Amino acid sequence: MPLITRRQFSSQLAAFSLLPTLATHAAAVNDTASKSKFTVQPDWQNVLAKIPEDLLGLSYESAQLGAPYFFCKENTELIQLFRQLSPHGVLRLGGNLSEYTRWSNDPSVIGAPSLLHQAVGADTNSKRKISPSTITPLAIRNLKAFLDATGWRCLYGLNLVNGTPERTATEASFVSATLGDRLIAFQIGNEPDHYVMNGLRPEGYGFQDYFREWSVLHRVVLTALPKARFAGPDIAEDLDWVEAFASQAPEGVELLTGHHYAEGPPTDPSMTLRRLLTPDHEFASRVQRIKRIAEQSRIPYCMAETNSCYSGGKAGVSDVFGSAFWSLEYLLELAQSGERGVYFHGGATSIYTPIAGGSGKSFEPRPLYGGLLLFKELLGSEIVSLQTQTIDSNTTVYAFRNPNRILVINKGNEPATLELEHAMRSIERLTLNAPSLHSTGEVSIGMQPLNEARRAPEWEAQERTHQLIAQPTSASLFRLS
Ligand code: BDP
Repeated sequence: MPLITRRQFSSQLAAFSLLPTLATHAAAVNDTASKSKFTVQPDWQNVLAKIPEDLLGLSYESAQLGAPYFFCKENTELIQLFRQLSPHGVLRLGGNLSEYTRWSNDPSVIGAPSLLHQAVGADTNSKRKISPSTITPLAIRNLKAFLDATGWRCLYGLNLVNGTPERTATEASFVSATLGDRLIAFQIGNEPDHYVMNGLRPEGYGFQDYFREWSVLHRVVLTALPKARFAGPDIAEDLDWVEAFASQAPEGVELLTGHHYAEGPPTDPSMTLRRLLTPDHEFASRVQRIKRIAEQSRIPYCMAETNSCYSGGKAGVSDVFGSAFWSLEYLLELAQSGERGVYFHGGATSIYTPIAGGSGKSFEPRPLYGGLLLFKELLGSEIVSLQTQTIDSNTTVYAFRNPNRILVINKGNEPATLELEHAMRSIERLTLNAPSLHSTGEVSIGMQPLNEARRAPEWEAQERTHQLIAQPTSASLFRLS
């Protein structure tokens, strides 16, 4: 479908810039002698960015609310996994299926689920006919109890494609009154820059057409809720739309939003783990453009929906341990450029989902969740500059202060040993690792298996006080004092 064609085009461009293969990288990593000579020199005074406390979030299809007992206070396993990931996380509800939701005040509609915690996965962009999901007051009350239990807040997506002003106003009013402070903002519409490609609007529909439709729904929400806050335009890829939205955004638009999928489609054989772990220069320049738009408009940008490979993910890429490394480097790249939030899309058994389960099955963290869990340790800290960040093609280093820490991501098969300029009184290490980049299980953090990691991860004290030793295939966070 056209959506795929366009994204394929941009991914093929990026493929030209592929760096050496992981096999070549592994050869570089074997050279531990040269690596041990490497001295890490953070410039503790040179702060590049502060990582927002609430940077981390998860994104689900709005259709998940059609099963009102998923986000509810009884779903204790899921609550535990959310809480563990962040004390101040963001749950974004939107996605393609948000355009197929329908608000109903009818108390007889309760959307009784047939299975316990019935789960809805990410939309996979197939051309099937989508039946609308009904969102009821019960689902919103349960959502509020879920948010209270997790400590998270919510970015709530309203239906633009099939939304009527009347339904939008009543839905927004109920959501706002029920969620209270747990509601960050409303979004109206999902990926409007792909409406034409997805057959949702006629050929020729452009930003101004969308903005006219957006303004109608924005006005009805504002009439009902004069203090309502908004985020948008939640684009798939066209940054011109973000720029146009930023320049015309009325007061009350507090966040600019967009999406990013590192790869796709999954059927394309060139979409590999190796490619996912290779620096994407085209994306880096998009991030710079986003930064400029946010600075000029003074409206922060948020990656409201993201993951490794669109159409629900790719097996062997999105569901393996390597995806955790991708998430760490990606989060750090976005945090360094001042992005306000990064919300990983998923749900049910989607290949890329950070948390799988529901529909009668227990919830379990996937390897990607491990990357996010390690990143949680960095929330609220400041990224400082380093003389060299890339040690070789397998090893990258980042430094943080408050408290002082160093993160070493070692994708190779040999330990990486780095020297500190000065000996430290003590060095503690928190390790995220797995047997290989391709592992789908056996991920552990702080010496606990990821799927049993229900208590705070353990930091290990290291004996040698001037060396940082990062195990093979691991991300190690060192706390220095
Ligand atoms: C985005 C949609 C989301 C899909 C995702 C995907 O907003 O609903 O699940 O892509 O393709 O375009 O994985």
